[in-house]
This record gives sequence, structure tokens and C-alpha cells, in this order.
Amino acid sequence: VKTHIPGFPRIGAQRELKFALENYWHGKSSRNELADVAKTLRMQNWNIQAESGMDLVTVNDFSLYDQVLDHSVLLGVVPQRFSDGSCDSFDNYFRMARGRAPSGKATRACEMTKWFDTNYHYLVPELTATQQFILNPEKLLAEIAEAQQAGHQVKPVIIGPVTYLWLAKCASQAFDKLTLLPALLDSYKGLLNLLSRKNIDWLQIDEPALVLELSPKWQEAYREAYQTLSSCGTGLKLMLTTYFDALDHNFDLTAYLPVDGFHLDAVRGGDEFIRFSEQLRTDQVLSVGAIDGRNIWKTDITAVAERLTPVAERRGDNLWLSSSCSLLHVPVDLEQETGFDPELYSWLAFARQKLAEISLLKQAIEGKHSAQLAANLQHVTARTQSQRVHRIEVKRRVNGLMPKDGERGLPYTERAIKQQQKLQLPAFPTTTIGSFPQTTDIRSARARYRRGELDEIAYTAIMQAEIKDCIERQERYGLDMLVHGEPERNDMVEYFGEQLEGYTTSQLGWVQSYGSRCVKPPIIYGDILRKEAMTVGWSRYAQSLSNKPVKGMLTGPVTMLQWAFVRDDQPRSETCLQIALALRDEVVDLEQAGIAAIQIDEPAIREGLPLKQSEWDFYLQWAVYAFRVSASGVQPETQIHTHMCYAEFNDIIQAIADMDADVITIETSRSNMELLEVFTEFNYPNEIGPGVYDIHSPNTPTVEQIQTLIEKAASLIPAERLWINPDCGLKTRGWDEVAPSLINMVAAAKILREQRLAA
Ligand code: THG
Ligand code: ZN
Repeated sequence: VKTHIPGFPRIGAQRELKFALENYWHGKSSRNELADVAKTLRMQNWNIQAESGMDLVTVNDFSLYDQVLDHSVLLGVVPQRFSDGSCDSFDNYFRMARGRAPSGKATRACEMTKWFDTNYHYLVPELTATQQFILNPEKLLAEIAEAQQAGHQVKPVIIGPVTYLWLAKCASQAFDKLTLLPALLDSYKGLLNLLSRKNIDWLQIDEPALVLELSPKWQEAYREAYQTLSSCGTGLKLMLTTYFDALDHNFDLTAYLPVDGFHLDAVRGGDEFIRFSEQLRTDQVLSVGAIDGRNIWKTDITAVAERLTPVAERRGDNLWLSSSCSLLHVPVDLEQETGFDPELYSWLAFARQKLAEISLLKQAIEGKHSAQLAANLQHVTARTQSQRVHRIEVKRRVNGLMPKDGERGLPYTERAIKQQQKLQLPAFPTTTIGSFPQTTDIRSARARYRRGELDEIAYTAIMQAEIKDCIERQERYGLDMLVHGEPERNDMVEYFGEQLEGYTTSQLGWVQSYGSRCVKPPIIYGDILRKEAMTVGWSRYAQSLSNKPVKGMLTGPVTMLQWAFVRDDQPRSETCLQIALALRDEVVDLEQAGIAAIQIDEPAIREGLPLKQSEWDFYLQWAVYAFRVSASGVQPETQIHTHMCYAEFNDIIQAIADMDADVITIETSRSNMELLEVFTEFNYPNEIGPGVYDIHSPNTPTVEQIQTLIEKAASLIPAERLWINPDCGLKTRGWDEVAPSLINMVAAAKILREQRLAA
């Protein structure tokens, strides 16, 4: 039995890579200093793997920004606009990622999108119909040499050809990406040839697209690809690596691909690996991903060892043990955490601890019964029985939910009349998405409060002053529906996670989101209960300062679930309904406190879609119901808003309509309102606020630019249902950018109102 992992986090236990990158980008450090940090991190990661008993260390899972971007560079897939010679290849790499670099001209960055159903974003390769692939293996070979010189047994990882094509987009006009497969395979053959001369046994070749419901055409591409690669006679063994779900309808396809080994996800894929093992020849290797690479729970090693016994008996040395997928998706090291109480701590495993679990699993399978194994069993058993996990009143409330708990009482058309009577908004009402600039003063006040350097009274006074300033500014700019600005919040999920029972938050549990950016997902360990109101005090205070309506601001149940590490001992849908009920109570309390409009953000509803399309309906059904439960405790007069960003709405427009929010605000400005067209075609029945300017850009939009977008929107959405707002929250911008932008937005809305009145 051998052990390995598909990949390890590269950001560093203390986010060393993040800080090194940002220092380099901002001209505060040299290229060599960045390279040194990167090298140290790689060395550390290999040493951790070797010391934890991995037989092979993974190489090329490291990246300065993104592994898909690295692979594009490896294949010479660099869009034309980056070939202007304005900087060298080191900086050009960052230009592709960010649109700019310490040297070189600024240009449009590559598009970013979600890596399968994870919260990691990759840079989308851009292919042309006549794409040439020119190998550029410098980085890969250098890292292999580095690891070998350090004395490690090396297993490099690359992305497989079919998954790479699947992830790519057509640069300008559409064409069939599979027409590029033969040329791409030539390039891979060249690469395999190179690697076969580097004293390497195994190459890990990642093909997660094999867990998708592929069409026959893409299935055939797999046959062609691996037939070609297996017949190139290099002697290099391929470990075809799949993860994130079961193979299901690609099971036979995969089992017959001519490679020397396969890696399967035995967490999401259930017991499929047992049947798969029976299909393989005994000289083929099966790597079983039995330790969850997507979550932070300790594995029940005894139970997994038992499940693995038949496979171990059949395969002997040709069984490898592994994590389900790369550990990129979990934080680095639990041992740094000092804030968890001992009981909770004993239930958790971060990346480092997962390596130890793989070794422990190997011992268990080999029949060695250690004290560690006994402790593991004790901890995982304790978790299933713990008082802190189970709250009978919460379970009872979820079980008692009825269809009517997801109903608003009156249909939208009747609610809209009552809401207008109450809110008295002008035509084309202006609003914002919720957050306003998080200044250094605000961040520092929060940090001092957290460290106990500010008491509750002093902290509240500072936050109230910020809210007051924010309300006064919005009044001055002339906005119609105000927000309190959220100075008290760090992250929109973490903030609520810190306040709800059943949730906890880590201190250093950072996970890479994209490039140097990280998130710290909260951990949902138990039944969820709202002990007391979470946002009401701030909202009530904000409303007391204005005669205009101030929107309450909450994160919706699906996003609270999707951006957290979720307990694995009950269906996600049940956990989501528990969150929905906690939020429902908050929504009702806000209404009681005189808040007439409440926004329940759901930016993550689309990314929660299962990888297999046949499972979409079931997911959307419970996700939409959970949102509706959170929103339906209030009177028809109370206006419910929701917000979604980075969304492709086409395939879920029915579900969005089913959410039945009175108002939805969406990101549309960068696509020139194209994203709005689906709402028009669908005849979306409720109110919409399509974003009229891009908050991700530092440029101030002019009145004319905004007007043009509003007019486009007005041609797509009936006037009485159109709102005017930016694309997204403003917390990443400065007041010097926000003030003129909002003033221009309000001016554009007023011009439109006058035009309509005159017409
Ligand atoms: N919150 C959470 N998850 C998310 C998002 C979020 N996932 C998807 C999307 N938004 C990811 N986008 C970002 C954008 C910015 C940052 C992280 C993810 C970011 N992070 C800070 C950093 O890395 O410096 C750290 C944040 C902090 O200091 O609290 O800027 O909004 N949960
Ligand atoms: Zn947004």
C-alpha cells in the first residue's frame, strides 16, 4: 500500500504567499524575494508530505497564482493581447491574471470562474480556432528538479487534455473546441517524452471532467486522448485522477481507458471504488481518495479501513491511499488554532492532519492497531453523540415546516401595491447593495474590539458614528433607499457565523479563493440556533437617523451554507433549513423594529448547483424553499430584496423567479445589460435592479455612461419594476471613488424620471 495526495495548499499556513505576492505587485519587494518565499513554501510542503509518511510527494501543485493559468503557459496558450512584448514572461503571467503587473502595459485580464463546485476560481484559458500549442515546460521541470535534489520521490501533477479543453473558452468566435484535440495531444506527447527522461515513475494527470454527465462526443474524446497518450511509448505511468463526485455514467468509459492507475473520490463517490477495483486488472493501481479533501472533519479511520478491506486484499501493493482531491480546498494546519475548545478541536482535521490520517489509514489496513487509531475512533464517535451537536428544539422546528411557511401570504402584484403605499418611492428608485467603504479606521476599530482593547460601549460609539456618516452621505447623494453600510462586518458569511449557535470560526483557517485572495469559511458543526438578534440594533439605529427607508441586510441561507464547511452527518438541505429558520426570526425582528425593506443576499445560489445536471432540480427545490422560508415570516407590506453577483442566470431563471423576492439586484454592467435579456425573455414578474456601473473598476462612471445603461435596461424591463443601483457592494472601494459614482448614478436616474414625466 502506497500513500500520496493529489495536491497541498500553496498559500502557506500564515498566508506567506499572499503577502509575498502583494508586496511584489505593490513594488515593496523584489522578484527574488517572491521567488524565495515560493521556494520555501514548496520545500516545506514536500517535507510535510514526506515526514507524514507519503511515499510520493506531489510536484507542480504549487502555483504563484493559479494552476490552470500555469497549464496554459505550459502549453503556450497565451492570448494575443499579452504578446505585445511590453514585459517579460514573469510579469506577463501576472498580467494575464490581473490585467496589470509591476512592469508592462495594463490590459484586460483573463476571465475567472469557479473550479467545478468549489469556492476556488481559476483563470479561463482562451483558445482560437487555429490555436497552436508550444511547450514551455520550464516551471514544471524546475520544480521537479528542485524536489528531486531535495531527495524526494516525485510525482508531478498536470491537468489532463480533455479537462483542459472542457475548461477553456473560445477566444472570439465560437468553434468546436474538440477540433483542437489532436494538436493538443501532440503537445502532451512531447511533454510525456520530456518527463520520461527525468527519472519519474508516475505522472498524475487530473481529469475531474470525468465526473460530469458528458455527451458521447466528449466521452469519445477521452478514448481518443488516452489511446494516443498510451501508445506514445514513453514508459511513464499515468495516474488518471478524478475527483469531486462519482464517475457514474462514465464508469465503464473510465475503467477501459488504457492507463496504469486511477484515482477515485471515495467520499463523494461512495462505494463506487469497490466496483471499480473489480473492473481493473490486478496490475493496475487504484488510488482511493478516502480522506475528505473538501471538508475539515476528522475521518472515521476504522470504518474506512473496513470499507477498504476487499480492495486491499485484491490489490495489495497496487492500492494507494489518498485524499479525495487536492487539499487546496482546506486550511493548512489545525495546530495553529488556539480558539477552539478541546472537544471541537478533537473533531477536526486540516490539510496537515489529513496527511496523518492517510498514514493512519494505511496502518489500520495493515492491521496495526495503535493508540492513535483508538483515539481517532473515540473522537469521531464522541462527535456523533455530542450534546453540542444536537438541539432537539431545532430539529423539531425543521420537521414541523409546512409548504405555507415558504409563502408570503399575498402574491407579488398585491404586495407591490401595499409596499408602494408604505415606502412612497419615486419611479426608478435608487439604492445600493449594502456595504460601503471599509476604511482603515473601521478595520482597526474592529480589530481593537476583537483584541479586547476597545470595550463594547466605545466600539458601539465608533460604529454608530460610521453609520451616521454613511447615512448622511447617502442623503446628500440623494439615494432613495438607504443602507447602514455594514462597518461592523468582516465577511458577509463569517459575520453571521460568529453569532449563530452551531457555527464556529477559526483564527487562521484561510483557504485560497483566487490568486492572493483568501476566505476563512466558518464551520457548521451542530444544529443552528439564533440566540439573539444579530443585526437589529445597527439597523434600528440607522433608521432612526433618516426619514427615508433603510434596508436591513442579511446573508441568505444558501450562501451561509455554500461558503462554510458544513457538517457531514445530515443532508445539506436540512442544515440549510435550520439556517433559514434562524434568518426568518431575524427578518421578523427587523420588521418589528420598523425596517420596511430587508435584503437577503444569495450570491452563491447558482454555484451550489450539483456537478451532475440530473441533480439540479432537487437542489434548486430545497434551495429556493430555504430562501422562501427565510423571507416569508413578514407582512406583505415589508419589501424583501435579494442580490446575486457573478451569475449566469439562463439555466436557473425559473428558480430565481420561484424565490419570489420583491426586488432582485444583479450584476449586469460589464455585460452591457446582456445578462438582463433572460429576465425579459422569461417575463420575470417582480422588480429588478440591474447594476448600472461596475464596482470592480476604479474608474468613475459618467452620467452619460450610466444613462446609456439605464436606457438599455428600461427597454428590457417595464419602467414600474426597474431599480437603479451599482453592480455589487462597495466595501472594496474608497469614498473618493464611491461619492462621485453614486452622485452620477442619482443624476442619471433623475434625468430618466424627468424624461418619462415629459413623455
Ligand atoms: N465571502 C465568502 N466567500 C466568498 C466571497 C465572499 N466566495 C466567493 C467570492 N466572495 C470570492 N471573492 C473574494 C473576494 C475578496 C476576497 C476574498 C474572496 C478578499 N479576501 C481578503 C484577502 O484575502 O485579503 C481577506 C478578507 C478579510 O480580511 O476578512 O479580499 O465575499 N465567505
Ligand atoms: Zn454582488
